[in-house]
Amino acid sequence: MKILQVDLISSTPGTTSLRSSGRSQIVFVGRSNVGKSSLINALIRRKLARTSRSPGKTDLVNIYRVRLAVTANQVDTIDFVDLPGYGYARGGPRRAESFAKITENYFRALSEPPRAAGSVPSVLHLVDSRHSDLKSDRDAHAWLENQGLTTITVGTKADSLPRAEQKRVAQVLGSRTGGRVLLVSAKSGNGLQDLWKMILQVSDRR
Ligand SMILES: Nc1nc2c(ncn2[C@@H]2O[C@H](COP(=O)(O)OP(=O)(O)O)[C@@H](O)[C@H]2O)c(=O)[nH]1
Ligand SMILES: [Mg+2]
Repeated sequence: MKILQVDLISSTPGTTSLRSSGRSQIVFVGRSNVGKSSLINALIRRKLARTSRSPGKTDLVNIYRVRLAVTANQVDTIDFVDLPGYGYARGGPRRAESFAKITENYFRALSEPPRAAGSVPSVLHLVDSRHSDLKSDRDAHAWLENQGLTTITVGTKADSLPRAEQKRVAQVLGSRTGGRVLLVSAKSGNGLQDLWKMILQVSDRR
C-alpha cells in the first residue's frame, strides 16, 4: 500500500453542521491529548496534523483526504476526520462538554438527510493505553455503540508500557469492545500496519 497524496480539505468549528462527503470516512475520536494528531500523522507518514504537548488546543474538525494505492491498480480515497478531544477537565466546563457538543453534533449531522449512499463513517476510538479504564472513555464508547457505528478501539502510546502490561490492557479493552481493539504507537510505529488493514476493511471501498 502506498499513500499518494494527503490534503487538509476542511477545517471548521465543530458547531458547524457537517455534511457527509459521500466518501469513506474514518473518524478519529478520543480524549484531548490521547495522541489523535500524532496517530494521523504516523498513518499518513506526513506531519500534517498539528500535535501538542498541552491538551485541549484543537477546537476544529479537520478533515484530511487520503489518496492511496491499495494495490498497483486500485486507488482509494478515504477521509480522515480529526474531531476535537473530549473530557479535558482543566479546560473548564466548555471543554468538558466538547464530546456532547462536537462529537454528538458531528454524528448527528451525518445522519440527517441528505445522506449519500454508503457514507456511514467508521470510528477509531482512541484510548490512552496508560489510562485504559476512564469513565469518560467508557461513556464515549457506550454512546458510539448506541449510535450503531462501527467502532474500533485503539490503545495509543503503547510504547510507554512494558509488553506484559500491553497484553493486560489489550485484554481489558478487548472485553469491553468485543475484541475490536488494537494497541499502537505513533512513536515506534508498532501496530500501524495492522491498523491500516483494519481501516481498509471497514472503509467502504467502491
Ligand atoms: N510516548 C508516546 N507519546 C505520544 C504518542 N503519540 C502522541 N504522543 C504524545 O502525546 C501528546 C499529545 O499528542 P497529540 O497527537 O497532539 O494528541 P491529540 O490532542 O489527541 O491530537 C504529545 O506530547 C505527543 O508527543 C506515542 O505513540 N507514544
Ligand atoms: Mg490533535
